[in-house]
Amino acid sequence: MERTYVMVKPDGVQRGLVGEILKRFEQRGYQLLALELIHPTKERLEEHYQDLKSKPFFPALVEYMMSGPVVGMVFSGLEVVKGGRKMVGETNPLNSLPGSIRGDFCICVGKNIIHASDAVDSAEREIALWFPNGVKNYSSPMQGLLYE
Ligand code: 3AN
Repeated sequence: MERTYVMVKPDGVQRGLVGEILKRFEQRGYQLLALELIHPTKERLEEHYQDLKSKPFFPALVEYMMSGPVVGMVFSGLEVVKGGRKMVGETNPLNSLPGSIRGDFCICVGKNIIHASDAVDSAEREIALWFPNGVKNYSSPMQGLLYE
């Protein structure tokens, strides 16, 4: 089953949105495989955002991501990477429809409260980066109600 990495960013944690975000992913039918409150290091963030290193906003992005703890989560489910991105909305909250997480809870690209992997290969890379001790799979009886 496909997996994705979801991270509530420091502003999302400080605003008390962890439960709301977890609830949305769970009620959609995705299965929670891992969850941890993490104080991210500069090194881990530079690795996570390696593709954005040359962007002018990169130093501010790393600083923002170190402004408090984040909550990392792993979810599994049918096409969870694409489905999770749809639930999150667009990078710029202005382009995120109401009903999406960014469309409902934020207004500024530099404080967009949540990360979700954008492809299956980056999801696996991010899961290995943020959960270096591994993530166990387990089967939930719920799956029988969600899949044919
Ligand atoms: P997404 O988080 O939607 O996958 P990315 O990977 O392009 O978007 O960007 C990662 C993070 O970098 C964004 N979530 C946002 O916090 C920050 N970011 C992206 N574009 C900008 C920008 N133009 N100005 C400030 N921060 C940005």
